[in-house]
Amino acid sequence: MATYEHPYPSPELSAAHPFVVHAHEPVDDNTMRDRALSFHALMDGRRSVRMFDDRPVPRELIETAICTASTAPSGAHMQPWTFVAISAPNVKQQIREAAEEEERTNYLDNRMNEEWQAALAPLGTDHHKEFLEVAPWLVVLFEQRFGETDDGSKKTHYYVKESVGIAAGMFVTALHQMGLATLPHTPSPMRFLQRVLDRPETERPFVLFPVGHPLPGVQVPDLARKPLDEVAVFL
Ligand code: IYR
Repeated sequence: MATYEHPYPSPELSAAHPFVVHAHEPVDDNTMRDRALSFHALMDGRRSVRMFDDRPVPRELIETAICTASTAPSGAHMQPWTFVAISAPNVKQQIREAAEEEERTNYLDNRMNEEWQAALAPLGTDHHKEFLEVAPWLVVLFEQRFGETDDGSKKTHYYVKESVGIAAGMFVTALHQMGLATLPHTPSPMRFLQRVLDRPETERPFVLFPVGHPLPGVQVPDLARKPLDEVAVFL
């Protein structure tokens, strides 16, 4: 076992702030390998889909996925995120209409430049966003650029993008693990989400997740993932 010259927490720190022993179950190497391989196989089967079924998804599953996402590490443990979960058809309709309006400008009026549109060509995305009404849930993840203290004054949040990005990844992972599909959708500029969902000025939409069961037989682009040696360097 390693020994530390400067143990954490220091006696001064643990006198000033509460600490508990971390409940960590040690895992042997073989079990870790089995778990690692089976989790990788599970996650390697995840795909973003662009057609969802209209089969309902219980609210409890969305709540649990949000709770899982909310276990993400965050700067100074501020948890600077708000998940807005929408099943109301009239709100989904408003979001679809506003998103398609932005996407028409992106795709048809070339707000996305030629290079960008060429990069998207193999995915075949366009300004039609029917899934925003068909999917049983839309979950909009907002980043909280600032928080609020008990007396109502502004509280600084740290590493907001990093924190919210990690929470987003964990949300996607949680959904896939329970058998649901999603798509990180960014109908930029997404300011309209703040207005439609009546969120405070201190929040910014980060990504919009339609959530549901994939439409049976849905097709996805035949993509390969980069091999390890293209995404990792070991020193
Ligand atoms: N927001 C648009 C464009 C888009 C951009 C990227 I980068 C994608 O990987 C996919 C789509 C849209 O959602 O259609």
